[in-house]
Amino acid sequence: MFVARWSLSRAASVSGSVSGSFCRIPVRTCSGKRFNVPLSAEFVARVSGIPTMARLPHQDTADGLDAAFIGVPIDTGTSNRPGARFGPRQIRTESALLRAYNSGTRAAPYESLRVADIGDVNVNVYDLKDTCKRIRESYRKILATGCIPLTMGGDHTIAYPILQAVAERHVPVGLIHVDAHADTSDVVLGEKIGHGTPFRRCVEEGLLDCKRVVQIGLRGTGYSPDSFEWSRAQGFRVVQAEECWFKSLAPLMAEVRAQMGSGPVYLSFDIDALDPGFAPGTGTPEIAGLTPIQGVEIIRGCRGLSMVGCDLVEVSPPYDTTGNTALTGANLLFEMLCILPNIKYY
Ligand SMILES: [Mn+2]
Repeated sequence: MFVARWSLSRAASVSGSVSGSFCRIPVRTCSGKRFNVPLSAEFVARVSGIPTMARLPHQDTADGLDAAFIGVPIDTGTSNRPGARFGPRQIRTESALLRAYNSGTRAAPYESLRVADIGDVNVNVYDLKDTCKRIRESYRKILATGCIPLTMGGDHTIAYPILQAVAERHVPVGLIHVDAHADTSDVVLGEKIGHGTPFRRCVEEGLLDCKRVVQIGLRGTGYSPDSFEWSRAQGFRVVQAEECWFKSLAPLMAEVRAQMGSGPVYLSFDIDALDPGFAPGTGTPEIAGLTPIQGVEIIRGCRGLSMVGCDLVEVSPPYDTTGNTALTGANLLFEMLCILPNIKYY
C-alpha cells in the first residue's frame, strides 16, 4: 500500500501529461480497490522498488485474491546442475519488464482478477521431505481461499506436493505437463522424492485423471529404448519433441482441449521443455527442444479450460548468464495468468 501511494504522488509529479487527473494514471489506488494494478514503467522506473512478480503488490496470504504468484525456492531435488532455488528471485527481477496487457491475445488480467505476489513457501533447504510437507500445507491454505496459485519454481519436485494439495479439492485432476523429461521415474539413487519422480508419485496416489494427462516436448537420451513407455501405459498422451518440430502447436492444443474436457486442469511447465538455445539457465538441458513461440502456443491453447493452478519450474539463474531464461519464465507465467477462467479480453 505504501508503494502504491508513493507511486501515485510520484506519478503525478513526474508526468505532466496526465492533466492533473489521477484516475487516468494506471496505478493501484485508481482501481477502486477491486483489483491490484502493477506499477507501470510509464510512471515508475523499472529499476525502482522492491521486485515483486510483475510489480504487483505483495501480501502475506492469499486472502481476497483470485490468483497469486508464489515462489518455491528449492533445488534439493535436482539431479544435475543446481541453482533453481534462486529461480523465484530472478524471475521476479526480470518480470519488471512485464506490462499489464497481453498484446497478442488482448487479455486484461488485472481488470479481471485480483492478483498479488504472496512471497515464497518457507522451505527447508536441508530436508526435501520436510520441504514437501511445507509446500503441501502452504498450498492447502492458498487453495482454501479459492485463489488459483501460479507457482515460480524451484525444481520440479514441487509439483508433487502442490498436486497433493490441489487434488484434495479437485480429484482427479487433468494435467498438461510441458517438459523435456517425463519425470516419472520410480526410484533414483534410492530416493522416491526428487525432480525426476513427481508424476509417478501423483499417479500412485490417484491424484491424476490419467486419461486427461498430456506430456509435451519429451526428448533426449533415455535409460531404455522407450523412455516414455510407463507414461503411455498409464493412459497419458505423450507428444515427443520430434512431433513438435517445425510446426505450430495450435492444432495440437485443440486436441488437448478436447482431451481435457470440462474437468479441472493443472499446467506444469518445465522451462527445459524449451530448447537450451533459448533457455540455457536450467538444470537438465536437452537439445532440440521447443521454441518460445511453441511454449506460448501451448499456454494460449489452454484458454477456456478449467484451470486450477499452473507452475513454471527449473529456472536456474547461475546458468542463466543473460537473464533471458528467467525473463522467458516471467513471460510464460504472465501468459498463464492470461488464460485463467474469467479473464477479460478486449
Ligand atoms: Mn521436469
